[in-house]
Amino acid sequence: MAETRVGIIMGSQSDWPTMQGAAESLDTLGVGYETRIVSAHRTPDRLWDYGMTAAERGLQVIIAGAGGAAHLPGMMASKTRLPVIGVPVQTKALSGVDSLYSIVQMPRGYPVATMAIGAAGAVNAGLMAAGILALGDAALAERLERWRAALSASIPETPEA
Ligand code: RP5
Repeated sequence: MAETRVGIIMGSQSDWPTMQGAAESLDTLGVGYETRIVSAHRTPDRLWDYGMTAAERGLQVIIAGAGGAAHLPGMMASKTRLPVIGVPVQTKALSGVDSLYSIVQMPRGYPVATMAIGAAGAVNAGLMAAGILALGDAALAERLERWRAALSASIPETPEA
């Protein structure tokens, strides 16, 4: 089994159907990960502990998804030097624009690499994490290259009538 290098965290169980996309990307590329529910508002102590120990536990990238007043990615970025990739989960009230704005507008010094709203963002978060890890992992880099080439090859040149 692949060693755990990525932490996929989310504010609620209700975020999992979205965040599953990140897990699927990592599964496809053979990158080990763990999944946790860590809420900035409901479990702040859990957030604190996770951020404090993530690097020493061997994690290398954190993917954080949350919706609404989505403080989780930014708060996590304040607690760890690891790169944090934020996924704005789509909400009912404001379609995820609230999540996006909450995650993307970080103040200077604590960056969060913010993905698109919803499912595409979650899938891309997994790919982005793999791309970061591939910088120091030639075998993963090759798997990622092959995956990208296959995606490209799957796109038809002309639309079906
Ligand atoms: C956020 O509140 C979570 O990230 C989730 O997207 C949203 C709603 O959570 P639930 O009420 O479904 O638990 O903290």
